[in-house]
Amino acid sequence: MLRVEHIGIAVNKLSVSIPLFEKLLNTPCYKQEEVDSEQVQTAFFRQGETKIELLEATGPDSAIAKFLDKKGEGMHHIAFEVTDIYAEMKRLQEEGFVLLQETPKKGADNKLICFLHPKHSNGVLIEICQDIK
Ligand code: CMX
Repeated sequence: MLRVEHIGIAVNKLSVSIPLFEKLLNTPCYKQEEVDSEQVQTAFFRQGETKIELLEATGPDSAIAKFLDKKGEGMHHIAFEVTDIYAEMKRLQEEGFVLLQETPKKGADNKLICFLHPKHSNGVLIEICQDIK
Protein backbone atom coordinates (compact mmCIF):
# COMPACT_ATOMS: atom_id res chain seq x y z
CA MET A 1 0.00 0.00 0.00
CA LEU A 2 1.46 3.37 -1.00
CA ARG A 3 -0.59 5.86 1.04
CA VAL A 4 -4.08 6.78 2.15
CA GLU A 5 -5.53 7.99 -1.17
CA HIS A 6 -8.80 9.22 0.28
CA ILE A 7 -11.26 8.92 3.13
CA GLY A 8 -14.91 8.44 2.15
CA ILE A 9 -17.64 10.10 4.21
CA ALA A 10 -21.33 9.31 3.73
CA VAL A 11 -23.57 12.38 3.82
CA ASN A 12 -27.29 12.98 3.42
CA LYS A 13 -26.98 16.04 1.18
CA LEU A 14 -23.91 17.25 -0.70
CA SER A 15 -25.55 20.66 -0.96
CA VAL A 16 -25.20 20.94 2.83
CA SER A 17 -21.92 19.07 3.32
CA ILE A 18 -19.85 20.66 0.53
CA PRO A 19 -20.02 24.16 2.07
CA LEU A 20 -19.46 22.63 5.51
CA PHE A 21 -16.26 20.85 4.41
CA GLU A 22 -15.11 23.90 2.44
CA LYS A 23 -15.26 25.83 5.70
CA LEU A 24 -13.72 23.02 7.74
CA LEU A 25 -10.78 22.36 5.39
CA ASN A 26 -10.51 25.94 4.12
CA THR A 27 -10.21 24.63 0.57
CA PRO A 28 -12.75 24.43 -2.29
CA CYS A 29 -14.36 21.25 -3.53
CA TYR A 30 -12.35 20.65 -6.74
CA LYS A 31 -14.51 18.01 -8.38
CA GLN A 32 -17.99 16.45 -8.32
CA GLU A 33 -18.67 13.22 -10.17
CA GLU A 34 -21.59 10.83 -10.40
CA VAL A 35 -20.74 7.11 -10.39
CA ASP A 36 -23.76 5.35 -11.89
CA SER A 37 -22.56 1.83 -11.07
CA GLU A 38 -22.37 2.72 -7.35
CA GLN A 39 -25.44 4.99 -7.36
CA VAL A 40 -23.47 7.79 -5.73
CA GLN A 41 -22.68 11.43 -6.32
CA THR A 42 -19.19 12.28 -5.05
CA ALA A 43 -17.41 15.50 -4.12
CA PHE A 44 -13.64 15.73 -3.61
CA PHE A 45 -11.37 17.93 -1.53
CA ARG A 46 -7.58 17.88 -1.48
CA GLN A 47 -5.98 17.62 1.91
CA GLY A 48 -2.19 17.47 1.53
CA GLU A 49 -1.23 14.13 -0.01
CA THR A 50 -4.71 12.70 0.48
CA LYS A 51 -8.32 13.55 -0.33
CA ILE A 52 -11.68 13.63 1.33
CA GLU A 53 -14.53 12.13 -0.72
CA LEU A 54 -18.08 13.02 0.28
CA LEU A 55 -20.69 10.51 -0.90
CA GLU A 56 -24.41 11.10 -1.39
CA ALA A 57 -26.68 8.24 -2.49
CA THR A 58 -28.48 8.69 -5.80
CA GLY A 59 -30.67 5.59 -5.52
CA PRO A 60 -32.25 3.42 -2.82
CA ASP A 61 -30.05 0.40 -3.65
CA SER A 62 -26.84 2.35 -3.20
CA ALA A 63 -24.42 1.07 -0.53
CA ILE A 64 -24.42 4.65 0.76
CA ALA A 65 -28.24 4.71 1.13
CA LYS A 66 -28.09 1.47 3.15
CA PHE A 67 -25.22 2.79 5.28
CA LEU A 68 -27.08 6.07 6.01
CA ASP A 69 -30.26 4.18 6.92
CA LYS A 70 -28.39 1.95 9.35
CA LYS A 71 -25.66 4.17 10.82
CA GLY A 72 -26.38 7.75 9.72
CA GLU A 73 -23.81 10.16 8.35
CA GLY A 74 -20.14 9.52 9.02
CA MET A 75 -16.93 7.86 7.94
CA HIS A 76 -17.68 5.22 5.35
CA HIS A 77 -14.33 3.88 4.06
CA ILE A 78 -10.58 4.36 3.84
CA ALA A 79 -8.97 3.99 0.42
CA PHE A 80 -5.34 2.98 -0.04
CA GLU A 81 -3.48 3.59 -3.28
CA VAL A 82 -1.67 0.57 -4.68
CA THR A 83 0.70 0.18 -7.64
CA ASP A 84 -0.68 -3.12 -8.94
CA ILE A 85 -4.31 -3.70 -7.92
CA TYR A 86 -4.41 -7.25 -9.33
CA ALA A 87 -1.31 -8.29 -7.35
CA GLU A 88 -2.62 -6.58 -4.21
CA MET A 89 -6.03 -8.30 -4.51
CA LYS A 90 -4.29 -11.66 -4.81
CA ARG A 91 -2.05 -10.91 -1.81
CA LEU A 92 -4.98 -9.75 0.35
CA GLN A 93 -7.08 -12.78 -0.58
CA GLU A 94 -4.20 -15.09 0.32
CA GLU A 95 -3.95 -13.26 3.67
CA GLY A 96 -7.60 -14.16 4.36
CA PHE A 97 -9.34 -10.86 3.59
CA VAL A 98 -12.67 -11.06 1.77
CA LEU A 99 -12.76 -9.16 -1.51
CA LEU A 100 -16.10 -7.70 -2.53
CA GLN A 101 -15.19 -7.87 -6.23
CA GLU A 102 -13.52 -10.64 -8.20
CA THR A 103 -12.07 -8.13 -10.61
CA PRO A 104 -11.41 -4.40 -10.11
CA LYS A 105 -14.20 -2.06 -11.15
CA LYS A 106 -14.14 1.53 -12.38
CA GLY A 107 -14.68 4.02 -9.55
CA ALA A 108 -14.73 7.79 -9.22
CA ASP A 109 -11.72 9.96 -10.02
CA ASN A 110 -10.41 7.74 -12.84
CA LYS A 111 -9.55 4.77 -10.64
CA LEU A 112 -9.76 1.01 -10.67
CA ILE A 113 -11.11 0.01 -7.27
CA CYS A 114 -11.82 -3.02 -5.11
CA PHE A 115 -13.42 -3.16 -1.64
CA LEU A 116 -12.69 -5.54 1.24
CA HIS A 117 -15.50 -6.69 3.52
CA PRO A 118 -15.41 -4.70 6.80
CA LYS A 119 -16.18 -7.80 8.89
CA HIS A 120 -12.62 -9.02 8.21
CA SER A 121 -10.87 -5.70 8.81
CA ASN A 122 -11.96 -4.67 12.31
CA GLY A 123 -15.24 -3.18 11.09
CA VAL A 124 -13.56 -0.79 8.64
CA LEU A 125 -14.55 -0.83 4.98
CA ILE A 126 -11.28 -0.74 3.02
CA GLU A 127 -10.91 0.23 -0.64
CA ILE A 128 -7.77 -0.29 -2.67
CA CYS A 129 -7.38 1.83 -5.77
CA GLN A 130 -5.07 2.44 -8.68
CA ASP A 131 -5.04 5.25 -11.25
CA ILE A 132 -6.25 4.25 -14.71
CA LYS A 133 -3.40 5.29 -17.01
N1 CMX B 1 -18.14 0.40 7.27
C1 CMX B 1 -18.20 -0.52 8.26
N2 CMX B 1 -19.17 -1.47 8.35
C2 CMX B 1 -20.11 -1.47 7.38
C3 CMX B 1 -20.13 -0.55 6.33
C4 CMX B 1 -19.08 0.41 6.29
N3 CMX B 1 -19.01 1.32 5.32
N4 CMX B 1 -21.18 -0.80 5.53
C5 CMX B 1 -21.83 -1.85 6.07
N5 CMX B 1 -21.18 -2.25 7.18
C6 CMX B 1 -21.53 -3.35 8.06
C7 CMX B 1 -23.01 -3.45 8.32
O1 CMX B 1 -23.40 -2.54 9.33
C8 CMX B 1 -23.14 -4.90 8.76
O2 CMX B 1 -22.75 -5.01 10.11
P1 CMX B 1 -23.58 -5.97 11.13
O3 CMX B 1 -23.49 -7.35 10.53
O4 CMX B 1 -22.84 -5.83 12.42
O5 CMX B 1 -24.96 -5.44 11.15
C9 CMX B 1 -22.08 -5.60 7.90
O6 CMX B 1 -21.21 -4.57 7.43
C10 CMX B 1 -22.62 -6.35 6.72
O7 CMX B 1 -23.58 -5.62 6.21
P2 CMX B 1 -24.71 -6.31 5.33
O8 CMX B 1 -26.02 -5.77 5.76
O9 CMX B 1 -24.51 -7.76 5.27
O10 CMX B 1 -24.34 -5.82 3.95
P3 CMX B 1 -24.63 -4.45 3.32
O11 CMX B 1 -25.71 -4.67 2.33
O12 CMX B 1 -24.78 -3.35 4.32
O13 CMX B 1 -23.27 -4.25 2.54
C11 CMX B 1 -20.98 -3.93 2.15
C12 CMX B 1 -22.09 -3.96 3.20
C13 CMX B 1 -19.73 -3.37 2.81
C14 CMX B 1 -20.74 -5.35 1.68
C15 CMX B 1 -21.46 -3.04 0.97
O14 CMX B 1 -21.74 -1.73 1.45
C16 CMX B 1 -20.45 -2.93 -0.15
O15 CMX B 1 -20.37 -3.80 -1.00
N6 CMX B 1 -19.63 -1.86 -0.16
C17 CMX B 1 -18.67 -1.64 -1.22
C18 CMX B 1 -19.17 -0.66 -2.26
C19 CMX B 1 -19.44 0.70 -1.67
O16 CMX B 1 -19.36 0.93 -0.47
N7 CMX B 1 -19.77 1.65 -2.57
C20 CMX B 1 -20.03 3.02 -2.18
C21 CMX B 1 -18.80 3.89 -2.32
C22 CMX B 1 -18.43 4.05 -3.77
C23 CMX B 1 -17.30 5.04 -4.01
O17 CMX B 1 -16.46 5.29 -3.13
O18 CMX B 1 -17.28 5.57 -5.14
